Amino acid sequence: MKNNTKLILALDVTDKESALRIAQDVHEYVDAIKVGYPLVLATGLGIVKDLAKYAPIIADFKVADIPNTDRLICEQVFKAGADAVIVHGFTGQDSLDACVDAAQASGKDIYVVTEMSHPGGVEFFRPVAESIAKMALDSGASGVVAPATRPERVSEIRGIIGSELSIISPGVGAQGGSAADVINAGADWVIVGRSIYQADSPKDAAAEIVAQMRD
Ligand code: NUP
Repeated sequence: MKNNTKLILALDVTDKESALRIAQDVHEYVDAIKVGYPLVLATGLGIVKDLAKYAPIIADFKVADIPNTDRLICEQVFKAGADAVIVHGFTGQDSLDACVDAAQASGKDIYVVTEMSHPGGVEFFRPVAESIAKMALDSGASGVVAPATRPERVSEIRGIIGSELSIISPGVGAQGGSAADVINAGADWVIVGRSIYQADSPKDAAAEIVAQMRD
């Protein structure tokens, strides 16, 4: 990806001006910008194209529906200019296949959530995370989302998917995870939101996280 920094910015602000200002401020330090419901619901899907000037865009819509609806959602998001979509895997192989087919038709990427990073992420995901990772591998997805708050789980998931798929890992900073630790555990990228966009200087905060991963 873009700058080889291993950093993806989670841009969960809710106004367009802040989003564009922060994207411009940090773009040299990130490989991609992740947008999700907070920013897109507040400003509209057009924000994807505006931000794509600064970095590739990962749309975190955690798509989780029947195959036909999943396909329609992914097609719209790719058409809006996103390079990747994050989807859930618990809806099953057919739903995931529909997302992967839509991505492959336009040369884009799908990332599948395995186990979520927050405390409740172990309640239901823990017993199925490995099966979801295996399904992601078999489906032709580009990678998985795994928790920086539990680096040992990232290592276990890396063991299942091998080197073919990427791991993008949220939970650094505000949720307690360490960027260096999760990269050492096998993640390819960290996803960081509040520790950057709420900092006095988002640029300095991003630079500091990138430096930690290079040490
Ligand atoms: O398991 C997940 N945990 C998580 O935090 C899956 C995610 N997609 N995320 C997202 O990563 C979350 O919605 C937010 O956009 C970002 C983490 O932000 P922050 O905790 O660094 O502010």
